[in-house]
Amino acid sequence: MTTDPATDPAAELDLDAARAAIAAATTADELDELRRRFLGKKGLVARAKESIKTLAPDQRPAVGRAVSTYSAAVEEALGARAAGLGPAEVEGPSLDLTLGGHGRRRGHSHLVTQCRRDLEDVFVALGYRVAEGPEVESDWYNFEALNFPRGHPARAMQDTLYVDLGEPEQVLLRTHTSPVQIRVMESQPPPIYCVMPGRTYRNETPSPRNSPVFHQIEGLAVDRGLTFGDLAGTIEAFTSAYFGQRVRSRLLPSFFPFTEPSAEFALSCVFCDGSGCRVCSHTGWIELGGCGMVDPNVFRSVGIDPEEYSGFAFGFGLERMPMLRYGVEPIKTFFDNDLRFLIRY
Ligand code: FA5
Repeated sequence: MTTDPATDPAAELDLDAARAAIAAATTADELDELRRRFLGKKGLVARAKESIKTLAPDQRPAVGRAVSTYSAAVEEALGARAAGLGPAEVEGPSLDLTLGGHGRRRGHSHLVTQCRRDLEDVFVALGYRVAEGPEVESDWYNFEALNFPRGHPARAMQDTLYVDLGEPEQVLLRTHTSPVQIRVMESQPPPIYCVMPGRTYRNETPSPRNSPVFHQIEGLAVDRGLTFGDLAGTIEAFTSAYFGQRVRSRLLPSFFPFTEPSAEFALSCVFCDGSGCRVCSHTGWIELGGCGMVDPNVFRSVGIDPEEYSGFAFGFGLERMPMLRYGVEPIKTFFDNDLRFLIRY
């Protein structure tokens, strides 16, 4: 290193002197003081770097390298001396580690899963059990056994996505959770009290309330002496358990091939209390799903005697429940995986 301070800003940087001073330090405070003197914001290295600017351009690289070499050597000497001091000597001001560090959010279930579990709890409390079925179904379970014969116009109500497997149009993505009714009735004799949640698929153009992939929850009760009144009471029970007592339900005549009579059930609008608003198209009611008494033909397809047993079934869109409870719209919000939505609910 050159030693002419008038022409060389690195001239002040005497490494031997620095090393000697560092080796002589006996406490952490002294080391801190030396670090400031050599490497601090206004220390020797900082000043030397500042004055490099005043040199002729062709001198700068060599002097810059000399300053960097000095700085690294001082840093190394400081580190080595700190390691050589005992723990008591390096002990600095104590840190209060009892204060919270960086907050970490805990994950939680998706809103659809929360709603499914809430409803399962309601039904389990009513004496139901929970069953599941496959999402890839056969034509038999999704349609035939549910009294939708081939060519039946009601098949067109559910735009079906077929899977390219086996005979044409025999394997499909289930369009509703009703095929699980058949699987449950095949697997156990009455009495049956079962709810069946799951994902369903339809070849539909997305809209604010409809999605090609969505969830349904199905209910099925088969026992001696069940009536339409039991169905209406059950719908009233789970809707008021989820939305509160203020919400009323109503049934309107409808058609499904697997229930007779059939009905569509709706809730009094949770936004206007049934007085009519934009959300409910000023009707005071919001449609939730379909229901009815199990058609005798369905009982026959699974070997249950319709003379001995009666039953009711219902099915509705799972997303509809939190959409109404929290005003979430459009339905695709549930599937976008936008963190703002996932964190909020
Ligand atoms: C059915 O799917 C029948 N399986 C329901 C049923 C079960 C009737 C048992 C009788 C006995 P539907 O196609 O109307 O019916 O659909 C029922 C509900 O699913 C609708 O009211 C709606 O809440 C929801 N749903 C239907 N299609 C979509 C979709 N594309 N996106 C979101 N939700 C939908």
